[in-house]
Amino acid sequence: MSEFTSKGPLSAEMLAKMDAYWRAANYLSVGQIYLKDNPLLEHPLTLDDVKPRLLGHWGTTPGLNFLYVHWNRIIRQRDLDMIYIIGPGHGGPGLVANTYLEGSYTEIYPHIEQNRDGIKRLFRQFSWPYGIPSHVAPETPGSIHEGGELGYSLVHAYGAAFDNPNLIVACVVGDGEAETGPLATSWHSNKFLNPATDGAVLPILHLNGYKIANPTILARIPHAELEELMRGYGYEPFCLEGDDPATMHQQAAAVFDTIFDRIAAIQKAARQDGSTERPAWPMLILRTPKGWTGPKFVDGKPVEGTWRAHQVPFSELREKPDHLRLLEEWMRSYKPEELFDEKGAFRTELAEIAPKGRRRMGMNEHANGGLLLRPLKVPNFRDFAVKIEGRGQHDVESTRVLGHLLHAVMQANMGHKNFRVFGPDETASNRLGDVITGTGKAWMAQTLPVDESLSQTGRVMEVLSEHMCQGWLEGYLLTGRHGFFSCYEAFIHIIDSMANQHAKWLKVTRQIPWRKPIASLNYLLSSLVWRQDHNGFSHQDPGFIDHLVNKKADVVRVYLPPDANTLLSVADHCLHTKNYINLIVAGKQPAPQWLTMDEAIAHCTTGVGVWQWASNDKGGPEVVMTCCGDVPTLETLAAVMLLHDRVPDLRIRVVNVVDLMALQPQSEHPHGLPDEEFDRIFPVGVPVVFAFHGYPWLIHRLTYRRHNHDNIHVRGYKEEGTTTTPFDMCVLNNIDRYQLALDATTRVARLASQADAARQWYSEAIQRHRLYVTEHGEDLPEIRNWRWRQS
Ligand SMILES: Cc1ncc(C[n+]2csc(CCOP(=O)(O)OP(=O)(O)O)c2C)c(N)n1
Ligand SMILES: [Mg+2]
Repeated sequence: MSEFTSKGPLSAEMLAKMDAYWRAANYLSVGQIYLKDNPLLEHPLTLDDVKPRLLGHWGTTPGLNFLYVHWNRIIRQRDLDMIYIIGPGHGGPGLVANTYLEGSYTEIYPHIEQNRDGIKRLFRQFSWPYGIPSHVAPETPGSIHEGGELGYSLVHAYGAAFDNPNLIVACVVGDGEAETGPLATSWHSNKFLNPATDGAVLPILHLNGYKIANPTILARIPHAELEELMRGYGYEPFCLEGDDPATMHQQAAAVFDTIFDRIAAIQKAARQDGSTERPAWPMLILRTPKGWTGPKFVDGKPVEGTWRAHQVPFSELREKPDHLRLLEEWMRSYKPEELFDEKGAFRTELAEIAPKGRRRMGMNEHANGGLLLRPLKVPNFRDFAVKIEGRGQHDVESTRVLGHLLHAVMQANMGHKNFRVFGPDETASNRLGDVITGTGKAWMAQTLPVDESLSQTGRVMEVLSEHMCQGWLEGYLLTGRHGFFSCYEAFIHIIDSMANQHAKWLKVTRQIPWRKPIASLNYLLSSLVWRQDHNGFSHQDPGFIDHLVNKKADVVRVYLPPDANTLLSVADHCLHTKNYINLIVAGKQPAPQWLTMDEAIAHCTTGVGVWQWASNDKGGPEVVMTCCGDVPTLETLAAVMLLHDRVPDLRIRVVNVVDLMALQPQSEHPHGLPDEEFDRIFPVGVPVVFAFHGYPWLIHRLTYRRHNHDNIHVRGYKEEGTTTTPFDMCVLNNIDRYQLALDATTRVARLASQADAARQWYSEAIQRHRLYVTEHGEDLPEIRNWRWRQS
């Protein structure tokens, strides 16, 4: 063992064991990618032992395995509470291998035994139909981050560390991943992490030099420039570079000793010595060859240390006999006979260097956040109710009322420190400012006298990056806490893709019994399309609803409360739920209030309801005026009043939809109204004039299978907008009261003789409106001052 003489903190014995442990993880990783049989290479490899489809990623894996064995050492040495986050999640085989070697895997999946059969199953299941995915997926013990879509590792890590003072999150950032927008901004999370009250994040930039087919930017700038970049982000960079295993083990042990001393010193300074400085947290730049220890050349071309190592380094085993030999040599180079005993169990003297029990990263409870989830204390939302003195007679900013509730929630959970509110600089703008009172906004950077409410212990998280808000919140939720994200409606699209990934995670975890449910991800979208008349077209886009509706029905919920009391009721419900993505769409502008608290609760419980007080449908409706969203509700009620005046004998039913999913058939969504109930509200053959907050086609999608679908006529946002008056926005998109009233008149067969007159009346009204807004720059007094008249 002459190569194991390098100097460093590791004893010769420990060095040998750690190297063997690493070799075992590498062996198991290669085995997962290539083999379905002969797991211990007990006879010469044949084509029958090899999987027919070779799927997986080798390149990143040996570096991850190297880190894992060193993290294990440091966890044991300091009894650390530590979880891993793997940015290059395609290194799944490595994390499966390591959680198997430490025993977590077998504990969670007993059929993957610690013997020959177990290893064979471990190999076979990987990237195999109905087996396990190739990434660090929800199935992988200890994972809260699948890493399939690159870019979110560091925000997830910080989200996990907030309010977890004893937790350390080791986070590998791929050097390719580091090129993504979300990751590039994530470094700034250190301006929000309080060393006294939060845990620590250790970013490790895995500089293996390559992505799939190209070098990475950060690997091809001068090292000094890279270090300066990290310093500029506020970190203290440490570097580790090389490819000689023994030297690298010693140096890694040394650098981790220093780094964890630094973390301890930072935490001591903040926690015991009262320092309030923003520390320069350590981070590691690890430069190792991509595909380290793998084949150096294949078919005469260099593989180790190049982008060619990214996936399966060679795959023509059936066509090229030397590939089979190459695989066998490669796997034997790890000396499996030294690693596993004759039964295939990992040798005890190696297994013993892993942490024990809950200290194993595969068994850390923070990575199965539902285990740690305490119910959120939500004060009685009825206490915040808006008093209805005459329906629609007074205007209230609905989200401001929600802000009162969120403030109370924040205060009620202050003791447990398990609730945070996130937003891209818009909490106050969305009228939720109340929640900031008493906690403040998290901020570890410089403050000036002009600043308001910035606090090192703030629990409102504001940063102008929707990616960071979303990622922090996900990390926070996945580790067993609660949160709320408010955002401008149009710009929530920035995180469409992150919402996809979270929805996928939730869907899969629902099928994994050992993953306990986590708190739902709650969105409030405000600053809505219909009231962005001052900001204009760029700020007008209600399409996030459509985006979410594509997701699995058992994961998403979409609510459009028409007023403050329904908003309170919906929010209370959402804050209590688990494993969902709840989308609440509610306006912040002063708007009429319709329902008493009791009515609001009843309405939200059914999700779709006839507003009897606004209807005159005795004997059955001739038209059903339906609305979903606050502005459509206002326009619909105004249209109903116009109709009462113009066609007094028309039997109108007013229906409001607060739970969008109720429109779907029950077979599609658990909230779907039963067909009989839907038919009772929307009788077959009766025209439905439907005013919808978002893009109209969505209502058709949702109601496609309903019996009365042919008679549902939807008005919604059709991508017309500009800087104009609020009512003109409605006119531009034909969702205004005049249009809705005209629709009702022309859709009711009995009124056919009045259709021409109605069209004429409509044109005149719109003409008058256009002339007035062009001349005066605001809406007509009868529009601005409109009030519901109870008949
Ligand atoms: C957002 C996103 N874009 C593209 C991909 C496709 N992809 C998978 S791996 C990879 C290269 C990753 O390189 P790096 O982060 O350096 O990881 P490593 O070298 O450790 O494999 C790419 C582009 C992806 N998974 N996610
Ligand atoms: Mg790379």
